[in-house]
Amino acid sequence: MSEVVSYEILSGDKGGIAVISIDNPPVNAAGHAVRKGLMEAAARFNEDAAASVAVIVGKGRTFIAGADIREFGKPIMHPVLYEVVNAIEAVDKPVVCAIHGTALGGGLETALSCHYRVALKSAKVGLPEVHLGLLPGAGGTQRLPRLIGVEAATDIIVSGRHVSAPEALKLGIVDALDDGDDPRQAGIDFANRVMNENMPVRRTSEMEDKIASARGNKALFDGIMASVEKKARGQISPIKCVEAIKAATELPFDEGMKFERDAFIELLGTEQRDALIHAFFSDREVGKVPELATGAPRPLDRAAVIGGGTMGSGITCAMLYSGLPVTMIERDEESAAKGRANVEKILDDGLKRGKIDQAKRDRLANELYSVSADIADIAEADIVIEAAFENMDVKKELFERIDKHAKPGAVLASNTSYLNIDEIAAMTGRPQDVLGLHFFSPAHVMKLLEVVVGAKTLPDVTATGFALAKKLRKTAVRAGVCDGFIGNRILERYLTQAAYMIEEGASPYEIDKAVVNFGYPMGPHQMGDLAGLDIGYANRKRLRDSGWNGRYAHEHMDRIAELGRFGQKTGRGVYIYDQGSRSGREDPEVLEIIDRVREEKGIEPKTFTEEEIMRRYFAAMVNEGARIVEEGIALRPLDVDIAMLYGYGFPRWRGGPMKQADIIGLDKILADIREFEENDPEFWRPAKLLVDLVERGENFDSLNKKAA
Ligand code: T1G
Repeated sequence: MSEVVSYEILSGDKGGIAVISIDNPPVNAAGHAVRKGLMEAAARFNEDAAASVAVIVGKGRTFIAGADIREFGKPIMHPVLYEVVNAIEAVDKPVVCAIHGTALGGGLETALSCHYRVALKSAKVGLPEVHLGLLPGAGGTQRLPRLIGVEAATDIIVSGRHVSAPEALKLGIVDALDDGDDPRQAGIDFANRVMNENMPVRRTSEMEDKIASARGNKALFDGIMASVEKKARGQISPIKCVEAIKAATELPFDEGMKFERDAFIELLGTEQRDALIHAFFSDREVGKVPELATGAPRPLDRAAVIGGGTMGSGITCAMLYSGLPVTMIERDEESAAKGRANVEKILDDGLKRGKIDQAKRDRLANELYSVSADIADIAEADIVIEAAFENMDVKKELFERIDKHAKPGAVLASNTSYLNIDEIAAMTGRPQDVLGLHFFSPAHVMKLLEVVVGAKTLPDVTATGFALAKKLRKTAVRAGVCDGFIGNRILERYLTQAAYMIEEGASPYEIDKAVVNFGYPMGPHQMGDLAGLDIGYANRKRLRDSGWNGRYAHEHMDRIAELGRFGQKTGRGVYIYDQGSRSGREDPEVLEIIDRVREEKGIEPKTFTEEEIMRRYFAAMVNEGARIVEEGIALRPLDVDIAMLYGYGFPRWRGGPMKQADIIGLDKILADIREFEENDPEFWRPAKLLVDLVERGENFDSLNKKAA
């Protein structure tokens, strides 16, 4: 046998049991050696008179967690997985699959080709290929509908979600659950049951009754396709998944497998697959920062949050949900009561959404959470997170007090979204223990956490920031100190470019439409109406009051805000929100305001195509991202990608701005920037890194690979 697939015969109740074990750490990915080994094992079992039943099981932490993603984009090596799973199913004696850990993608497809499936109660199964820009390519779209029906199979294949073992049992994906924690024993016990009950070979590919009702049901598939297309927002793989499932109801199994295979090969060659796999590996690479190699995280058993407003209460709940006790500090009893009310409102919403049950809600609110008006109550906290008003003087004064009351060795963090962490740290006698932890609102929901490393921040303090992110199930991105760190600094650039385009002739509605068609869930003006236009107005006012006098193109937004139109919360902003509606409609008065501003500036408006809007909007994003990497504010281009994917709605199937720029071609991006630079040299000075990469014929991903 191969070194990753072993074959052993045990004596069972009524005959020999062939135990076929896969040992390919860390996740038993179905790489070529595993596929070859399984193919050989299936053939050997078929011929082995000493064995009546076979068990396929994974060693280590999980059953097969899928095809080996690292093989994609490389020459295909036979046997490919669909050949292996068909060979397993074709065996003339019963094959049992024992599932533990996460049987995902090709792992579940391997299980589906077995004749019976037993799972440990803690196991999970799923077909997440859609998240990689693919579809199940080893029979999943053909076997799963036959096993559990079209609707249930479509939900699992198109969502890519993990299914718990109990739900898998209920759906019919697995035949039994095992109470133990040893998948090998679970498999052997089920194999004995197969022999004792004379259970026959049972091939999923031969099951037709579950798909019969869907066969030729145009209305069913039209309905499914319509809802999938709406949610896909330009991603191709969900559409292909539905087409393959439909083919399972229309074609004989072998032809359905060919349909799936053709679709799989087509998707394998797409830019979306390249981008989504980039995102998958970047999710893991982004957490590999130098500080983690040099400093173990400090203890994280108790936390304190200064401030009970929107951010403070969101951060508090994110930590409560992770099981971390939190003491919230407010300036007086009245504010403390408001802080508690904010926290309980979030917990009650979690209860309503089924995230927690009543008992957990009460435990979090009454045992893990406390609120106080006395800052001395932070004394036991391992980490203190300041989430007070976004004003440097307020933060400086607070950090002087935090420094007096926090215990030695406590990590002191500010949630500031752009202020200078080094200035804040200097207010304490322990700048080495200070860093920025920039949460995104709502903090108990948004996955991104920018870990802002100050000049004096110690490695173990940075490591603690990453450890907190992991505990809160957030994605941490390391950022250096600058105005806006990574995400907000890029956001400011493309919002400014949007304002310039409006000044020159575009409408906010054209810009939003272009951005949504690019794949964003909403455009910048829809986002602004959702967050509240008063926030941006206040920030711009502070900037101008500080004497800033660059090109200013936000007058139209100022005038909308000065009319008290702050967006959804006032029923009107850039859009009008009719009673109860969250999707606004265009406001002719906004266009009149914009026309007046142009007249005052003597600007003759020009028309914009959607393509030009996105070229400028996207080039602004990439140019600033390149500067951020060049300055070392972000460690690698992939850190910029992850920040924009998780914090700003950048479409994941484009991989992030830097990956998308690689896909388009950095030479084309630079040519765009040179073209725009002729009209606005100040804004469009090309980032030196971008120029250098183009000159060297390299791209952003080459920097990611150098950093690995
Ligand atoms: N291939 C290669 N490497 C993989 C891998 C995979 N499928 N899954 C994980 N790894 C690596 C990962 O990069 C990391 O490496 C280490 O394993 C631990 O992973 C034909 C075509 C299984 C839930 O999409 O969801 O099957 O950073 O840090 O948090 O139809 O990994 O240590 O060097 O994520 O415990 C479908 C992807 C593939 C599953 C474990 N399967 N993996 O999570 O550990 S396509 C997937 C996961 C397919 C077929 C199609 C998770 C996990 P390193 P980790 P974890």
